[in-house]
Amino acid sequence: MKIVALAGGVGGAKLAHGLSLALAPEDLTVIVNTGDDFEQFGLRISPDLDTVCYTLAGLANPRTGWGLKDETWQVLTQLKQLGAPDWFKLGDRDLATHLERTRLIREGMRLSQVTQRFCEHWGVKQQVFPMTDSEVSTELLTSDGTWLDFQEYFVKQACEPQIVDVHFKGASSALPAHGILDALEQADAVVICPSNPYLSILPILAIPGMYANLIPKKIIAVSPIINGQAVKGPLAKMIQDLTGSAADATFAAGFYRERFDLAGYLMDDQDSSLVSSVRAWGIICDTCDTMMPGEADRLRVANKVLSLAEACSARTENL
Ligand code: GDP
Ligand code: FO1
Repeated sequence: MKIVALAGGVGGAKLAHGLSLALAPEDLTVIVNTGDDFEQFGLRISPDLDTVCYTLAGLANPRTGWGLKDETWQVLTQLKQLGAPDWFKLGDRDLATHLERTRLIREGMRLSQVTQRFCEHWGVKQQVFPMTDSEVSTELLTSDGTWLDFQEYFVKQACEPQIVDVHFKGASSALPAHGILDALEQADAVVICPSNPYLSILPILAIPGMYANLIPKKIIAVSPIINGQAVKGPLAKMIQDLTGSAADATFAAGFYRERFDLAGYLMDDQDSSLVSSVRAWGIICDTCDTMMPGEADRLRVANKVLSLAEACSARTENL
């Protein structure tokens, strides 16, 4: 079964890793959010792309989910001594990725080409694409009327401001990175990882052409909310702020079915009482333990997602 997965950073990378363990490398393509990308010290930082690639390569820091394992921080310490901003933690080994990406892009390479080259060096055999090679920046409007750049909100202000709107600057004139539309065309199913729908999946969907090519596919999503809480990050608070309702595990199903025909949905066992509400929307819904700290957990969730995808295909054949 050929799968295209849509992913943000830490949550998306965990399921992408599980799928990479369950599928042949040529059967998995991951499309990654780049709305979080920014420049720091003149370097091009693509946090979600690096998180997905490091995770697939087995190089990710297991404690944070982002950055590299066995990292050291000498450059950052020295920068701090010089009075430079140190709120965004760039490790010594991680800096090599940003230095080389910046050099290659300045030489004229596209971000997707750089990503492919890095994947070859890291031994990542799956196809990993940035959602676009154009510059797209997520910006958030706070309740006091200020627009914040993504990392200013997410890292510098620790997701504390109340958010009233989200905008993807540059998205309307961007194009999907070369190769994405072919991968979607060939896909048997599209998996939406348990990423933040507002901050990681909407920017991908905002790239012109992405929707039209997704819509004919069987789309299966995994809930990023377990028992009313996000596993990590601001999602539960954002749902409350943006919808006025408390977060629950049906949220992502409702969010996606407003935008396309969601065929399958996986929630956590802790939310099994909500399965009937999702099924009432005509969506095939199942549960399992969706916490994915380790490899075995990631494979378990990936296998459950693939079974859901098969059930969704079988349902169409029986119609
Ligand atoms: P970010 O870009 O680093 O914030 O990562 P994503 O957008 O890809 O994922 C963030 C979402 O992943 C959060 O809303 C978390 O609740 C969710 N998440 C993280 N780890 C897990 C997990 O192990 N299982 C599930 N179901 N969701 C997770
Ligand atoms: N997230 C943090 O919360 N604090 C950091 O200092 C931080 C540094 C960082 C460096 C490189 C990288 O690739 C990712 C990094 N992240 C950090 C994660 C990242 O900024 C966010 O989790 C995502 O952008 C949200 O998707």
